Amino acid sequence: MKRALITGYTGQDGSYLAELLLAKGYRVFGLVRRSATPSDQNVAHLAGRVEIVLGDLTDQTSLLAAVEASQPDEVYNLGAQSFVGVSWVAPEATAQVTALGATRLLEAVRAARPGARFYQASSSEMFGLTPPPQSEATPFHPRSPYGVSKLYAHWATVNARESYGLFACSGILFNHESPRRGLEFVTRKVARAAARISRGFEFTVRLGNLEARRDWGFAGDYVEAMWRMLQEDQPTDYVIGTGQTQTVRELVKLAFDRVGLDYHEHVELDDTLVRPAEVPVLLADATRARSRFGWEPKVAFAQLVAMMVDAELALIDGPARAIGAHRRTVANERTSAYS
Ligand code: NAP
Ligand code: F7E
Repeated sequence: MKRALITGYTGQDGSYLAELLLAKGYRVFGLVRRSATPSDQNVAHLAGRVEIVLGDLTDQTSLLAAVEASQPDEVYNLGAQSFVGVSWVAPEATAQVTALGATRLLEAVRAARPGARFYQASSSEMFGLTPPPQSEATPFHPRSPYGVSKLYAHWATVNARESYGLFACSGILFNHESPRRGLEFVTRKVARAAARISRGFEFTVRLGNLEARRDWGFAGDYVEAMWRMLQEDQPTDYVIGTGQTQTVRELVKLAFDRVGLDYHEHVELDDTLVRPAEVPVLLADATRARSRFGWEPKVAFAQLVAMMVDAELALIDGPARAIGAHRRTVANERTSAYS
């Protein structure tokens, strides 16, 4: 039975990856940090099937202990401060977790389990201002403290491979979404707002730059690519994305169309949500992943938006309605000036 250690287990991708690995017969260990209130919404259904290891990406001792305790064959480093908007508010904390966290985990693997295969969750944000399409050969030009931190972690991963011969892969993933996405990301924010407005709980949603373009796919498809990279004979880096790009405006229109509303009547532009530096266009060229291990996205953009809006409607119309739980939250949760 193979063993896998996942950092960022409680996040969107961690939950889908854990499901995938359990289905493949792995023994799965999820690194979880202490928090005052539970952050197990995405993984509550996996309780008892995934073994929890306490640790924090800002703490070397805990990472070494986690690798020693889990003795993994594969390590997936998905943990991060992953919200771009907050990275301007807390750049140093972002770097501690998202950049240096990778170095700490690589060093723990090198010391305690050097034969383990290592996956680093790199990001299309590293391309930033570089024009599309973006492949593994495209130069980087990050536009946020988050992008800069991810670029550090990317090169730390490449360097561990080249310096120490670790089987370390960097997956440069473009935006991928799902009903488990954090509330502040634009797809979830818009899907949730469309659903709530259609049910009369809100009337408007405030948004920033509607003209930014992203290559959006479904997270469930992308965790399959993470696993496939670590099954190859040789480690390298892979771009993963759909090869399609849409504007935020197109996302908004699809979401509001889904609930039979005209978005023009419900969207307000808010300058405080426009980022200090924007990434204008992301568009993946995933030829390498397609040709090496046949990876293809299965869920198209329109299907993804429908899935997310329908999930929000189900949250409103489902059992939560009986206890009024949805009334205690608002559509426009803002974790910072930039969310
Ligand atoms: P996510 O939902 O924000 O999950 C982030 C995870 O990191 C959570 O489990 C979080 O734990 C954990 N974490 C944060 N700080 C930590 C710390 N100090 N120590 C240990 N764990 C910590 O992110 P995601 O969307 O699943 O993305 C997974 C990874 O892929 C991230 O590294 C992200 O930057 C990267 N990525 C994502 C995308 C995308 O479109 N989703 C694209 C490219 C790359 P808590 O629950 O305790 O907060
Ligand atoms: O923004 C624009 C915003 O926050 C997408 C992370 O998973 O993918 C994600 O980063 C776009 C940007 O994701 C709002 O300006 C407009 O152009 O959903 P997002 P992101 O910044 O692309 C990459 C690949 C990662 O690696 C990250 O971890 O939407 N936008 N109005 C808005 N964005 C938000 N959040 N909120 C708005 O109101």
